[in-house]
Amino acid sequence: MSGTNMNGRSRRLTINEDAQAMIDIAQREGIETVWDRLAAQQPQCGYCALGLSCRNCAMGPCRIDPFGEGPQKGVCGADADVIVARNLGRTIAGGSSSHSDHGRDILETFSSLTHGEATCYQIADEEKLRRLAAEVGVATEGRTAEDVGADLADILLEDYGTRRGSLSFVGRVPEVRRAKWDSLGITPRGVDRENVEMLHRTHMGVDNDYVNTLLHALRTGLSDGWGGSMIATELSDVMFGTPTPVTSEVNLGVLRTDQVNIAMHGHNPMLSDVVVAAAQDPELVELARSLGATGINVVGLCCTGNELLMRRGVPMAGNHLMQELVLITGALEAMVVDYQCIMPSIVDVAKCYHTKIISTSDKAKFTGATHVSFDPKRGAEIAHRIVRMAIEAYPDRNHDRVRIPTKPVRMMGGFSVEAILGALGGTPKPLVDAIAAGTIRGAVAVVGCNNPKLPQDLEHIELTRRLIENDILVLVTGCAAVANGKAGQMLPEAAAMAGPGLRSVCEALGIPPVLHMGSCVDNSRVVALAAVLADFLGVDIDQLPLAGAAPEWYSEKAVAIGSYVVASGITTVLGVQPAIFGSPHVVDLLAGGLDDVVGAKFVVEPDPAEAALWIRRHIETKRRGLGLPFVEIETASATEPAAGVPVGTGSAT
Ligand code: SF4
Ligand code: MSK
Repeated sequence: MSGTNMNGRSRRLTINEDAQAMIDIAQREGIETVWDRLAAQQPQCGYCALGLSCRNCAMGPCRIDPFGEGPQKGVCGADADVIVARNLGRTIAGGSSSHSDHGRDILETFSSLTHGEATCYQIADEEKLRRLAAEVGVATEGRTAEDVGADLADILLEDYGTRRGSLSFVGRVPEVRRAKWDSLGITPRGVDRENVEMLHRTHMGVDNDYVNTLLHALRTGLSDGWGGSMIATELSDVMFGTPTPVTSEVNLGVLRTDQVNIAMHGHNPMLSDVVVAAAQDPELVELARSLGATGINVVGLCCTGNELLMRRGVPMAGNHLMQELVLITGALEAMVVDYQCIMPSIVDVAKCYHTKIISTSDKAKFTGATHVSFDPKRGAEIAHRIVRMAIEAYPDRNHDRVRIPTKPVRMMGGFSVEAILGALGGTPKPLVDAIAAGTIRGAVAVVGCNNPKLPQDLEHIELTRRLIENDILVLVTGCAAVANGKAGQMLPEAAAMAGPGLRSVCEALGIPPVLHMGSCVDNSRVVALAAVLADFLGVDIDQLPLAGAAPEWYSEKAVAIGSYVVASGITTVLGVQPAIFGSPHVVDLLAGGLDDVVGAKFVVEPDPAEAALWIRRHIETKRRGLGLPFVEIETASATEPAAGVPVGTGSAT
């Protein structure tokens, strides 16, 4: 199906056969994709890539000359350190706000549900609801789930404001770490507060001390990880069910030639969950049949796809860089979007086919799309309307242009913290014992997006493979999870790819060596699990043999995730360079000094082999610190980022 493969261009852009086939078709038919636009943008601005440009006020825009020959200060007097730190702070606020506003939408719907509104939703996990309520001090004895939920919602709504000293879920953080945060002044107080303060501090003439700005940037990230994202995850579990292991399928092969195909793209399960339910309505299935289809096939993309896969086993069409390519199959009746990571270009690609782009969030309209305003209080009715629109597009499909390039690959998801502990018999002890014995050396969260500057999924797959081969358990979320699923690394059979220790544990438990923990907000599950392990051992999180990695990140949200993971005590390796290299001081702090204060730091390493080596060495160092058996790993050649040496910015085109 992949045709001529266009001189191998598509093979340089992605490692996946389905994507290669679609890129070849796009090139043949003159359909513009993200890679074409990246090429057209070259050379990208070097000042911006180094974080050295500022347009925070109308005296600018300003830029600092990285070679020391041109201006070293903006019009206001801000130097490279101040400008780079301010830019990074605003990036983290952008990501933190995105996750947290998603969390607010879930929370407001949950609150409506407890008051008898939003009746298409329900309390799916009452046990978790009562556990969360008790955790934040709500009385649960003898009360209805709705009453308990209403009080829980009120407390969590307050977390967005400033009324208490710290967020509700900060109570989950080991005491020793909380004391560290308190001493640094970075304990997150309110979700909105930290984000607003970040914008305030980075206005011209406010926080002109880069260290002070960056500390608040960490607090802003923490308000996401232990605030907005955690609220989103926990209440999604309450409303839609806490994930348990489930098997599904992944890649463009999940589309059906004989069915109405609907792709759910974006992040918020409130929309996707009711659309999946509507697609099962016999009346709508009958309508699809009357128009010549054999049924309705809902598939996921990106993180809302992860939410659906984790809880409902809905098949996954692909990750971030597949959103245009899925349209080029010609098999999609509708792509239904909410918000985040949705390229405006999908509207243009869809115009080449019969596919309807249906936007649903009043916060996220797309010129040229059909907008159906989603109101959770009328969720079921609106979902029916959306599914009907997709079905009615089916007769317009040109079957001669349908190209579904591959067979799907099976993958397993559903590893919430509860599911992991459940698989271990309700306690972290077996995992801790396996780590202590060295059967499992440690665990690494491989998370984040795709970035067209890198061959799609290559870094995710290579890094993960090398880690599991070395008996390191890998936890995945977001696009990294989808990448690993496509590569067949998320099945119990993939234990055969792991080292002997990890393999034996996976075989005993019937789990894959790469565990799918969910969407990007579900990185909160990763830090929550780390806190459980630290508490069990009576140590701080930074003492554990853990690491994070975001090999192909692109989004502001990924920077926010990295900042809260590091501030929580987990060193994180980035595969794409953040825009900080214009300030050697900022680089020194993030890649070095931070280790002295929060016990973790950032590392930039675009080569997955080197990244794996660095992580192995890091994990063995942590093992040694805990008095566990350790091995010496030879020194990795490239580790901490060197100032002025940008990496990972080149175009893969
Ligand atoms: Fe230039 Fe300062 Fe204004 Fe930024 S805040 S645009 S550096 S004058
Ligand atoms: S969707 S943030 S591209 S993981 Fe969450 Fe994927 Fe990254 Fe978006």
